[in-house]
Amino acid sequence: MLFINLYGIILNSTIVPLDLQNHQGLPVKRILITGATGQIGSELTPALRKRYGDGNVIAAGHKRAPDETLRSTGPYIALNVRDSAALEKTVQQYNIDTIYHLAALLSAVAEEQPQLAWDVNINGLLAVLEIARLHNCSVFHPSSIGAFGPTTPRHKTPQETLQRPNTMYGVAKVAGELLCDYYFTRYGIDTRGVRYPGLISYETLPGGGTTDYAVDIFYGALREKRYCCFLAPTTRLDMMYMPDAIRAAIEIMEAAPANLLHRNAYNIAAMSCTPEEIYASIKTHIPDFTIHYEVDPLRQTIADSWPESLDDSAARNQWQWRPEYDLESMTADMLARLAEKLG
Ligand code: AKB
Repeated sequence: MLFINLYGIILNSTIVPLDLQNHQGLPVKRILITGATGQIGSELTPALRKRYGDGNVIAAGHKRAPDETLRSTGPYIALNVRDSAALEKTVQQYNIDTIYHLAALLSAVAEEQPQLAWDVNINGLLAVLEIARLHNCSVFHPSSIGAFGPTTPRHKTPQETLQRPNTMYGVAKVAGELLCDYYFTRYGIDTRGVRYPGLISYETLPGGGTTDYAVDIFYGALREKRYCCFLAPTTRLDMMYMPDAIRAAIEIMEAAPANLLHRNAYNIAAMSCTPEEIYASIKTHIPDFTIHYEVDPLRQTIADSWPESLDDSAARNQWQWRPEYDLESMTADMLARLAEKLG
């Protein structure tokens, strides 16, 4: 039996507190974030809690949250996204209307375990979309530059173009984009997404991605003043600093629905750079920083199949997407914040 009163939802005699106000005069949302302990989730969760109220943002992740912050600032639950019964119970228990579905395997680890990657990345998404259909939730699903492949135009990759990736990560991203489109057109589910470039952040390490070098290099620079890079020096890929990535996720979910012509995912871009350019940028702050290269064939092959830069004009025109950080401003901020974190 489920009752709602001023204090919250009473379920099996547990009161789940409802924040009826939020701090910004925005409509109250009840948000579930899957994969909340990951690279994006660990920064998106506090940003959404600040915006919509701590009690309105339920973080779901591993049994053990990596640090206390996620648990101490709002509700935290352990959840396996492929367990649709548990997912549905959570959505009902917390009266969820918006799901940020971030739980997924990244590209390099997905290539090592393709069957598991399909299971987590697609069956997890399908479970989320089904629960969203049954309980009328909006869904944010991140796609990636990995949704493109070697036959896609590599420079200024258009919003709509050939998508024939040759990695399981990419295959699942394309299928995920199509599923989001399908649930929108077939059932009217409010699905929205962006194609993220490689993400650079100081809070949580990515783990298992092809673009992870762009985070690791900052740790190398600050800890040892040297770094061994697993991609070749001239491998050019789109990158984005995490504050821009978080803002994109929030802004697209707040955009007027009528403006959104694409329900699969929008290209978004901020900077397009190579390992040697990131190295040069760090070196302006740490002159004795050195780099050498030991190319990892798996990750190099994946990187070589991805675009060098995305054309993000559809996102710019339809929901006013604008990045704030370029290579120089990202490097300066990243070094300052990571230095503080590493003490
Ligand atoms: C990865 O490298 O797998 C991710 C991505 C670009 O999707 N960072």
